[in-house]
Amino acid sequence: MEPVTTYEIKTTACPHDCPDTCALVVHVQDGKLVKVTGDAHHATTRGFICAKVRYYPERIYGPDRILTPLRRVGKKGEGKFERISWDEALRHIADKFKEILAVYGGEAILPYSYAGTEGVLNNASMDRRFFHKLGTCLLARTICSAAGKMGYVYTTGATYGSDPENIPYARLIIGWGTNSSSQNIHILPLIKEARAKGAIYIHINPHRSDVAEKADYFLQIRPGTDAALALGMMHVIVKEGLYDADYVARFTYGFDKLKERLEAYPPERVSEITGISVPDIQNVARLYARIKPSFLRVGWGFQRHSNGGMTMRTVSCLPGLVGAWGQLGGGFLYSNGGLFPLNTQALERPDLMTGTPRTLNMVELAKILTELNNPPIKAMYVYNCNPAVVAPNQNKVIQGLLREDLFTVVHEQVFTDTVDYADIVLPATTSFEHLDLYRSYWHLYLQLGEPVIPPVGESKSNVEVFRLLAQAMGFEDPCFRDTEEDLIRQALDSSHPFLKGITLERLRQEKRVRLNTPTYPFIAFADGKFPTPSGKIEFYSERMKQAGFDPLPAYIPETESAEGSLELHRKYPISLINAGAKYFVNSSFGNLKSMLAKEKRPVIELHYEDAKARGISEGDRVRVYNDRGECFLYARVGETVPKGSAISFKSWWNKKTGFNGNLNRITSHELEPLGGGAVFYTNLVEVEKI
Ligand SMILES: Nc1nc2c(c(=O)[nH]1)N[C@H]1C(S)=C(S)[C@@H](COP(=O)(O)OP(=O)(O)OC[C@H]3O[C@@H](n4cnc5c(=O)[nH]c(N)nc54)[C@H](O)[C@@H]3O)O[C@H]1N2
Ligand SMILES: Nc1nc2c(c(=O)[nH]1)N[C@H]1C(S)=C(S)[C@@H](COP(=O)(O)OP(=O)(O)OC[C@H]3O[C@@H](n4cnc5c(=O)[nH]c(N)nc54)[C@H](O)[C@@H]3O)O[C@H]1N2
Ligand SMILES: [Mo]
Repeated sequence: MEPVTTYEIKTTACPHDCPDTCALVVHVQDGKLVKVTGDAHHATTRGFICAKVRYYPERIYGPDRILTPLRRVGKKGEGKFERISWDEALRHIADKFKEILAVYGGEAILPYSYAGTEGVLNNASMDRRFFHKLGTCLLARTICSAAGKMGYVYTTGATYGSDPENIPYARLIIGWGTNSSSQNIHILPLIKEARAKGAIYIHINPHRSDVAEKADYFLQIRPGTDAALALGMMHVIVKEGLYDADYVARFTYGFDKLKERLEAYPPERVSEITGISVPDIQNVARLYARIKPSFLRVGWGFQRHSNGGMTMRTVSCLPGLVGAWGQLGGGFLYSNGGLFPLNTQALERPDLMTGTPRTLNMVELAKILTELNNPPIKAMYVYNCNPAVVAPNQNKVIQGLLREDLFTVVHEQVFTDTVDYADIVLPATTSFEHLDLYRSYWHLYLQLGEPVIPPVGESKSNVEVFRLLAQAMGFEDPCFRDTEEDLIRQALDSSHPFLKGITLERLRQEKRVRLNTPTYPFIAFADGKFPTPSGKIEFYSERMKQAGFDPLPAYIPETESAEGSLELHRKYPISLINAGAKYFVNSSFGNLKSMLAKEKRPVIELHYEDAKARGISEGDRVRVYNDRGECFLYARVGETVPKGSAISFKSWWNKKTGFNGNLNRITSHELEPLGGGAVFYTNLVEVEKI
């Protein structure tokens, strides 16, 4: 055995696209990461982390790690490559880009990225500068949360809500469209603390999960009908005079018009739409109105339906009606991403653009690669993203990625499904190997992640690669020479009081610093002022009217539903929703042997009556299909979903399942109308035993 020469314990932050953004403690032996744990001193991490990140050494040093730049030698999709040097790779990319620029212009080049890392620098800084200067298409990064974000903005004007550290003070908590035992596990101790003091927990979800089982009330709602439930709850609250009349008069706009709208949503009708009983609708409405403070935690689930933006718009009216805002322990939280006033203009430098290039919506990749003209996309540069797995309508996405005339660069840490379609592959560092700054879209702490191990193989960070590419293109603007430290200073350069006194030096010393909020926990909208045009919560929205939408909260049946299209529903009667897999974060970790062993196999949970009607039993292999394609899953049969619905877990790699086990073979690339978001969960399918 080699003698141990060094053993260090360091701290960093988790980079993954997950609300919790944990504070990590890492153990490094002889320059190698050997153990990752959660920091006990962080207010929300509280000393524990998920299984996925505990297994990080397997991700960093595993056989799938990309170690050098590569050039394709086989056919597209085969994943056969030869090793090349960084110089060759950069030169090749620059030459190709120059060629395309000369013939087709910058709009023939598509940057394609999402949130592989949430690190502020490696997520959006030097990359944006580079593409702005190059004059490429802009990308609308809508694949996750855009629908909900827009819906919430129409109601409150804001891109943030309540501080989760309020939760222990709440007396009533609702988890609506959340999958918190897999996706936001650090909310569980906060809820537990509140419940130990007597708080009630209500869970609203089509899926009977372990969290649903433990709730005081579980409303098993039919997918895509949440807006009807919210309207029904508001109907009861208003009819029974339970609303906060003083709060409504002072801080909301359009109550009278809302009242008229609510006439159409008596509990009996809402019960028919949602599948929830009349007494349950009444009880939950009464509890929500009477018990204060109440904390409504909304997840990303219901906004992934075709009516998702309007549903968020509608559900987010509830706290205004009962005056839940502005209290310790109260309010509403979807995402807190907008609470960090970092100087993104300085980081991304939109001023480097000449003119306004076209913006393409990332959800429509299938269409962009196969149908777009004037100019067509001739090059795609993928980083922080695994589109061959995560983008909807995968058969068409793959058809696009297979195009011989498409030059594809993929900068990745591991050999994903997308890498197989690359012409040039670049090896990326992990967050443990580069410097970055982390915010969270849930808690209120900024964290510094300094490299804790050296880069593995020849890998380089996104910031470094775009600096080098700028050089290779001959870009001379000084901003392309900025170091990571320069970028962090620029990000923090803001006059916003939340950032007062937060400097790189302080972050280096303390590693994690809470935003300077006026109170702890932060009470959002304590003064009753909302950043909408009226300055109030808008039950009625002139802006929505101008944009061509219903100005009032509304229930719009899903496009793919019996009410949306009876014909389609006859052909494909099962409504298939998804949730994140417990042991992956989207597709990240989907290659690790240990995580695959825990996750076992890609399943679809069916209602026993639907299964019986199709001769399907527990454990059967099934074909799930519609006009877009098919995927192959294993059946679980029971009562975890309402009849006529099914659930499956997202982002299995096709090559690791050995067959098409990925749900995006059958999802649609249609856009949700309010925010242009993805509609992964509006998906009618048929299921058959094979
Ligand atoms: N383990 C793990 N953690 C993750 C991720 C992961 O893949 N795995 N992904 C990360 C990312 S990118 C995100 S955006 C977040 C997402 O975190 P979540 O908010 O948990 O989002 P989803 O996984 O989309 O699903 C949420 C829940 O919505 C429910 N749902 C689906 N349709 C409806 C509906 O119509 N109405 C209601 N009321 N509920 C519905 C599903 O049953 C599921 O329980 O999690 C992050 N964290
Ligand atoms: N069917 C279905 N599809 C879905 C969803 C769903 O619910 N159902 N959910 C959607 C949601 S919520 C989201 S957010 C998207 C997520 O989609 P993506 O953002 O693509 O997320 P990941 O699948 O985790 O892929 C991120 C990739 O980035 C790489 N990466 C990580 N750090 C770095 C880095 O520093 N540099 C570079 N160059 N690469 C890095 C990782 O190795 C990983 O392969 O998927 C969506 N797709
Ligand atoms: Mo997401």
